Amino acid sequence: MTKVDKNYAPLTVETLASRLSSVDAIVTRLGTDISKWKSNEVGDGNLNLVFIVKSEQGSVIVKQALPYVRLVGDSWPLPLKRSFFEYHALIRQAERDPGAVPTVYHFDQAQAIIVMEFFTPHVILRESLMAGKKHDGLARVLGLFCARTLFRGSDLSMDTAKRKADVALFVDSVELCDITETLVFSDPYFNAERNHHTPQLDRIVAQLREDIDLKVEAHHLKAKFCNNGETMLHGDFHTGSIMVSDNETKIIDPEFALYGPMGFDVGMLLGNFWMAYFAQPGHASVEGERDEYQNWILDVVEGVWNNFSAEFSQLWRKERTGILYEKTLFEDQGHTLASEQALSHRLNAIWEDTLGFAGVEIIRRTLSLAHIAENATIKDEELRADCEARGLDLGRQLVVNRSRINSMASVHDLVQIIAKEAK
Ligand code: SR1
Ligand code: MG
Repeated sequence: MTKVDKNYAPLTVETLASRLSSVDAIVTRLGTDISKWKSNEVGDGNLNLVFIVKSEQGSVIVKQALPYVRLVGDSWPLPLKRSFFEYHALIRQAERDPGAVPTVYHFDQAQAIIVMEFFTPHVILRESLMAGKKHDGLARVLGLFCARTLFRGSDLSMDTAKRKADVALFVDSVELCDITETLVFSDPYFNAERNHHTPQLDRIVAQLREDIDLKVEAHHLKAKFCNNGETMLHGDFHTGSIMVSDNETKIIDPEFALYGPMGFDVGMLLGNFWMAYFAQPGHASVEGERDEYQNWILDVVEGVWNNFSAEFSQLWRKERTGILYEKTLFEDQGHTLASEQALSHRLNAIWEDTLGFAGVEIIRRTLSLAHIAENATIKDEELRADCEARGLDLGRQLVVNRSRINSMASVHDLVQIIAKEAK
């Protein structure tokens, strides 16, 4: 049973101002007259309460964990300590990629409350992907964020004692890890209780569950997720964890942070873009209306990977201060070429993992518990199933063939072939 601090109580729009009126970090931003604070609960995620609190003077976000999974209800308890991990992840991400995540103003561990910067007029990227809206600079920010947080949270960069202490801190996030381990890597591959899918996919789902190669490869990826604590991951890096304005991109919601393999964050992100690509016909008012937008999505994906690998390479050359591939062992011995060779091996390994994790993410968002809004909001079930089936086709091929796909151009050829196939 989850232990909850005896003083813990969920906030409401009615109680928020009086309960937070003595928090200096909020009063400084909203003013002392709490009658002027206006709270709105806007949480549309699967787990938490999220309030926008505004006054004439300013605004903040107040995020509070609930002792259960909001999407399911109190039949699925979930510890409040996820808020602690989110707080620690936000602080580390802010150090590793300044400006990319909201600034934390205040953290209350007993109440599982984080008060942080409110981004306006930003919206959740997933909303834009449904509306067909483009955003400048998106690929660059996402690629740099991945490179900087993944590199700077790893043994390539960190002081080893600090990193080991960090691994020990995040290892306690057992329950959220369990959600990923179960929902992403296991549930989709059998008839698990929380699964659901569009009924028209019955035949394809049955085939996928009989696909031994797929199950084995998906499980190899699970083993990698569980065993390879390479770096601090965001852990839930989908397009619902990204906020965008016309020209600004911000990353939010790292409560699933954990130490895991570098390719997991990048893969989850790309998998969500590819699903958004296949969902476009479900959001077009006339056939072909979203063709150009689909091309933009593929350009973003390519840009994310290119920015990621360029920045990662730069960091490798300039910031390799950790215990792995030490400069004393490579450059200082005149072996700069060997260091470049090692970099290329590491990037190839991340690439292969990225494809695999993208594939399992696509499969789980179609067969397991939490689906993506781009598909879930397509009312016509035949059309939705068609979009989802194309995603599943790609997802399967990425998982099973990931070691044989060696460029983004090959992935995008595949995506375009799948998009045109008669189903
Ligand atoms: C029970 S939580 C389901 C999903 O929502 C979160 O955003 C994570 O993606 C998790 O897997
Ligand atoms: Mg979230």
